[in-house]
Amino acid sequence: MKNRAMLIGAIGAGKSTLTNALLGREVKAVKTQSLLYYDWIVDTPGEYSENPLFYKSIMATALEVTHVLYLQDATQRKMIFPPGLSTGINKLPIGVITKSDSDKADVDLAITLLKRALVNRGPIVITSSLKKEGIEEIIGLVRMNSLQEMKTYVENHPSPHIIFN
Ligand SMILES: Nc1nc2c(ncn2[C@@H]2O[C@H](COP(=O)(O)OP(=O)(O)OP(=O)(O)O)[C@@H](O)[C@H]2O)c(=O)[nH]1
Ligand SMILES: [Mg+2]
Repeated sequence: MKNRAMLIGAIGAGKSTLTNALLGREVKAVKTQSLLYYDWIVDTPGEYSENPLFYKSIMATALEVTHVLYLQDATQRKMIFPPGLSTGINKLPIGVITKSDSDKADVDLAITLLKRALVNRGPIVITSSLKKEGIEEIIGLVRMNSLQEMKTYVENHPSPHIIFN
């Protein structure tokens, strides 16, 4: 399978804006109403992550990808993913902190919250789609084919925007 990533996270977390940044699309994100398939990315509506009735759809869609990006908005103080969510989705996990550029961002809190969903497994990338930070790092990680390869990637590409658990 060609490597593909699915983005999940709360309503307004910045999934579509990040999708555009990853694809180099210079368009403004509008509210996502359904699953959107791009070249190597599947963008999901925030409702899928916030409403447990949609978990089935997330699980089914995950079968079509190699990586799942778990987004946590650095300007939000709450976490919508259940603890250990990534252990129930058998795909390579990448934690993503969004909006790190914002005045209201609390990146350390966002990392702490995200680690609960990821149970300390895999990389976390601190991003700003606005400033295009962490974008190349995500693209590089999605090219890797195992947790070990992602770890080696991080070791070989030192970046202030990645931490590896
Ligand atoms: N400051 C800042 N704002 C951002 C960034 N990324 C996204 N936003 C803002 O966050 C808001 C929501 O962005 P979207 O990309 O539409 O969020 P989403 O997760 O796709 O939302 P849904 O499709 O409703 O689930 C928009 O107003 C964006 O401009 C960022 O890196 N920095
Ligand atoms: Mg969206």
